[in-house]
Amino acid sequence: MSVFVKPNLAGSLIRFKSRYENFIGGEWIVPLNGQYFDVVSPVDGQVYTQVARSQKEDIELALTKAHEAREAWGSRSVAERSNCLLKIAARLEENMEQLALAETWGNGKPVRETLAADLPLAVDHFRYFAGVIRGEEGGISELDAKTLSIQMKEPIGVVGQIIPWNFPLLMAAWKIAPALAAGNCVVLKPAEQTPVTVLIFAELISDLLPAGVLNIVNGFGLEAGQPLATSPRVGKIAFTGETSTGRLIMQYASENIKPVTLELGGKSPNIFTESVLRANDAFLDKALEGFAMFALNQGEVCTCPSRALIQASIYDEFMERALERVKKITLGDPLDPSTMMGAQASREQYEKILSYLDIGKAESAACLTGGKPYTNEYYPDGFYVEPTVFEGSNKMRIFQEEIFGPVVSVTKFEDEQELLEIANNTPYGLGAGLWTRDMHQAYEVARKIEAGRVWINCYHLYPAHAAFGGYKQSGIGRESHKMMLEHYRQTKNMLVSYDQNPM
Ligand code: TXE
Repeated sequence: MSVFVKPNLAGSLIRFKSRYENFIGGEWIVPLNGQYFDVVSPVDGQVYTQVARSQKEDIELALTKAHEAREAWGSRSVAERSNCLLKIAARLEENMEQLALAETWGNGKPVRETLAADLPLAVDHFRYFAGVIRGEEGGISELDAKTLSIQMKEPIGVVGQIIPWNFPLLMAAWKIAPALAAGNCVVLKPAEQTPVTVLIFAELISDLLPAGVLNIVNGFGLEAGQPLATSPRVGKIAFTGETSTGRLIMQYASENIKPVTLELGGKSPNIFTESVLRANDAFLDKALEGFAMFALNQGEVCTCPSRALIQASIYDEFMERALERVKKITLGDPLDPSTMMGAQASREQYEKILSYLDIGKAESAACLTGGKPYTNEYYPDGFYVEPTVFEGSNKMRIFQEEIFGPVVSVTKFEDEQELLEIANNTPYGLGAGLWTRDMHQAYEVARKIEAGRVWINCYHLYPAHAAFGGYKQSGIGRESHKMMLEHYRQTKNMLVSYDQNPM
């Protein structure tokens, strides 16, 4: 059985295999219990392939292969590792269109985004870490005339990585690139909803890395994820996903005293101050664009600006324009490059979002636009939701809980004090947006917002060289930026005495 996707940009077709095994030790390995699970495309709601349903023994096999490769990879020169990453980036770039289409089919996001954002950002991540490690230097300090302290960075060895379904390839790149750059071998478990593009990626680059350096093992959270996170043979665990799962990952890792990095949920405020509406100019257009960003990636972004805070003095006029802007968001065939919003990633997520639309209405939030599923004429069985704007108060569940859909909850604030009270009144602290022409206000307010990333007069930019991560219950550690390497290494200190006299 082969499944053919609808026409792609080049007029050619992508072909998925009918089944995907695990990528372990440089080979495609059948799951040891012989089981597979169905993978559904959210675009049309149909099963399009099957993927290995792994258990603890598959994880153990992958860990064995990773440990076997550890010495060879960890001892490669920095230049060699850097060159490998550059080749991976080039290979991704050569296959950008195929991967972008496959990502769209697997996740539901529109191809205009996979081509313009997911793939180029993934490519850049490999290039960035290839470059960063070439520029690094160690440290030596003289403790006294005859004693030197030498600091060296060593790879952790074998690391476990568990990723979610909202940016399957990009999350894989965010995790794999720094881990390999630092000299580690990897066992990665993709999300069960979107496993395929990571496997296509592994196939594309399989000749570029020594066998066992990168292993992809598929399956469900409790069956494959938990054995990975609890294994004493994993030196570190990196996780992106729901906050409640992050708590479990910390518990698992604590059994063996292993370090964790966690990138978890959010309820990010997007704040529009009075000065935004001073004139009908390009800045206002940019701010309106920023408001509409809640629908980017169908709202399935950990930093989704899912709460909009508008200064009361501009509320009516700003919202009138903001709603006009939201109504211009087009849904349609995700494979059509003009479509702006695609399908939610899974039936489960689609139903969760619909339940929150009901919750918002039951809480008496005013639904200003959207508020219902979207019937896609091309794919009536796909998982589509209209971009939705609710108006209400920050106490409501739609303001407090992560919906992870194209839904923004809007409220007003009078002054900076109220702005900060509302913005920080959430257990999360991942992202925030602040729109103002007053740069003193920008600095002072941004310093008081409890979030790891504050976008000022922009939103949803993710350059590889800017640190990204959460305050409060949004996570531990940072992704992107060279500081990420520290999460994948340990420090060896050599204290050397050149003193020939007795101590
Ligand atoms: O996440 P999970 P789910 C949020 C979003 C969404 C909700 C649920 O609100 O509606 O989480 O999504 C693996 N041990 N985010 O259920 O469970 C799992 O197989 C080890 C926010 O998909 O956290 C997958 O690979 N692994 C988020 C990964 O964890 C386990 C992105 C994420 O799944 C496991 C995604 C376990 N016990 C969802 N249980 C963000 N902040 O980016 C699950 N997994």
